Amino acid sequence: MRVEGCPSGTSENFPLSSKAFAGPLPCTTSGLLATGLSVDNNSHNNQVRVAEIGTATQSYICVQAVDSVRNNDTSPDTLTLDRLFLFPTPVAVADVTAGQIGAPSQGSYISTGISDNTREVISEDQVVGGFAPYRLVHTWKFTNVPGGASHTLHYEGFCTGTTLDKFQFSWAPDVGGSPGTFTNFSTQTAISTSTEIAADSNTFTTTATTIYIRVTDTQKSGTANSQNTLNIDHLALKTTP
Ligand SMILES: [Ca+2]
Ligand SMILES: [Ca+2]
Ligand SMILES: [Ca+2]
Ligand SMILES: [Ca+2]
Repeated sequence: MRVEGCPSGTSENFPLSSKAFAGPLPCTTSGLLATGLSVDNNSHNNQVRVAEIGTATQSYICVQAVDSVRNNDTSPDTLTLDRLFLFPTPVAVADVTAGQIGAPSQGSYISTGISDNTREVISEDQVVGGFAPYRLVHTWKFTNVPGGASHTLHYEGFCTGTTLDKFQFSWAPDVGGSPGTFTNFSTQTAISTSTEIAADSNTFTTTATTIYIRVTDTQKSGTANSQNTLNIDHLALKTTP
């Protein structure tokens, strides 16, 4: 959820709470949970504040703002809202099967939808030829990516193996139903530890609404003979409107 607005003065804040409900409208005001968002700085009327309100499991979401000073308040304040909106963070809708190296041994793209320690597990495969190294290429498809100024990839996971390789993420727009040219994220946008990390990529821009995310082992020196296993808990695309 994102909000852009301001209170009229400095004495009163307007914290926002929300809840999902099945309908019908109107929303009752019981069971609302704090979002962590508050419209509370009258000097920053163009500041966009962002909070994650979780996975929508029901059809409606209602949002409530309540003034913070309610007792003996004799001076009226004004809440000015410029924008208040929910923005989806798409998750993968498919594992791409063509041109991949290493197949999921546990889970699937579905396991990457939320951060719950249920993971898609993919082991490197030994490829034929040369030094017959262990390699991994895996691609996920995302659809209904909202248009916006830029996107980031949120990723959470870890890798295991005797000698750890580095698994680097890249992205590509859809071109005629298949991935176009992949562009690497920054070299920090990678998984290379046996401790689970959760991080965001650098931003990227595209007008595509179908996007592919790929992870590839980088064949770190000395890792050719070490079969690594990649464990992905969560992948999501976050858009800056
Ligand atoms: Ca008040
Ligand atoms: Ca986790
Ligand atoms: Ca490798
Ligand atoms: Ca998960």
